[in-house]
Amino acid sequence: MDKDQGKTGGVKGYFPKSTLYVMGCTTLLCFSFGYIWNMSNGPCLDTPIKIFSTVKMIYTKPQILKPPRSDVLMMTPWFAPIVWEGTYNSEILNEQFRQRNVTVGLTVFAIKKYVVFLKTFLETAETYLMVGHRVNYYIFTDRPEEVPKVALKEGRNVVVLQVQNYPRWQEISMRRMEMLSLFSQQRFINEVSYLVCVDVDMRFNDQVGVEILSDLFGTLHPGFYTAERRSFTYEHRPASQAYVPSDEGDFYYAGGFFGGTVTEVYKLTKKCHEAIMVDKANGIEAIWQEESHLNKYFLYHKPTKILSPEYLWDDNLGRPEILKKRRFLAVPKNHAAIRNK
Ligand code: UD2
Repeated sequence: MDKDQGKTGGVKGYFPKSTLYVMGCTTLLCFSFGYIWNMSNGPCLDTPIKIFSTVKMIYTKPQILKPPRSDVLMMTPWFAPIVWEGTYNSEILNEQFRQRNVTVGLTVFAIKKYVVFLKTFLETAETYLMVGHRVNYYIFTDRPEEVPKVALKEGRNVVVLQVQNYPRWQEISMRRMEMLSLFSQQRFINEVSYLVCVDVDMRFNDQVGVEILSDLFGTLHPGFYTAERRSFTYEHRPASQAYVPSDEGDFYYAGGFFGGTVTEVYKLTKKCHEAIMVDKANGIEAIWQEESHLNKYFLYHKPTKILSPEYLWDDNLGRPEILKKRRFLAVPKNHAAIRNK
C-alpha cells in the first residue's frame, strides 16, 4: 500500500476512493431492493411463523445427576432410547405429536380362528392405545363377517382388509411380512404417518401412547431381555437368510410388536418377505419364522427406539420388580386348539 493514499485511500489500499463510493452505493441499493422484495412477497411459507408455542406446561425439570431409572438400560450404544415407565413425560410427547397432527395405523392379523381374539383386542385398545390421537385399525382377515363391531372414539376407524389364509400357522405368521409390505406401498403411505404391527392374541392392560413412535422400533422379547447372547434363539443355520453368527446380536426382539414410519416398515417387511421367499426356494424355514428374519433385520438396521417388555408381556413369566407396568399382555391360548383351524 502506498503510504501517500492516507487513511481514506481505500480498503487495504486496493481501491481508489471513487470506486469505493460507487461500490458502497450499489451495495446499499441491493440491500434496499432485497428488503422491499421480501416485504412485498413475504417468506416462502403459507402459515405465519410463530417463534414460540404458547402451550404452557408445568413439570419437574430433568435432573442431569439423577437419571429417572438406575435399574435398567435406558439407551442403546447407538443412542436409541429404551422405553421404560418413568423415563419419559407423556404430556410433552402428546403435545409434540398433536402439533404434528399424527395418525397412527395399527395393523393386526386375525386369520381363521384367531378372529376370536379381536373383540378384547379392540375394546382394550380403545381404552389404552394412543388415547387422544387419531388411529386407524387395519384388520387383516379371511373372515370379514366375523369382525366384531366395537364402539370407537372420535378420530378412530376400523378398516377391514380381506386377505387369503394358508393351511399352516407358520405360513400365516410369515405371510404378514408380505401383506404389510404390499399394503404399506399401496395404501398406508397415503393414510397414516406411523405403523404399529402387533399380534392379535393380546390385550392392552395399560397406556401405550406416542412414546413408542419413532422411525423404526422393536420390542425386547419378554423371554430374553436379561439373557446372554448365546441363549438368543436367532437362526443359527448359515443356509437360512435369517442366519446370525453366534458372536453377533444386540437383543432378541419379539415378532409380535414392531413398527415405525410407513417407509421404514415398508423397507423392513419387504426385506423380510424377500428373505423368507429365498428360504422357501431353498427348502428351509427359519426357526422362529418371520421373528428370526426380523431379528436379522434389526441387527443390521438398528432400531431408532426400543420398547421394554412392558409393551409385550406374558403373565406366565411372573412380575419382576423392574416391570412397573404391564401394558400389553398375552391372552392365554390353547395352541393346538386355535392354530391351523
Ligand atoms: C410368536 C410371536 C409372533 C410370531 C411367531 C412366529 C410374539 C408375542 N409372538 O408368537 O409374532 O413371530 O412367534 O412363530 O412375539 N395368526 C393368525 N391365525 C393363525 C395363526 C397366526 O391370525 O392361524 C396371526 C395372529 O395375529 C397371531 C400371529 O399370527 O397373533 C402370530 O401367531 P401366534 O400368536 O400363534 O404365534 P406365537 O404365539 O408363537
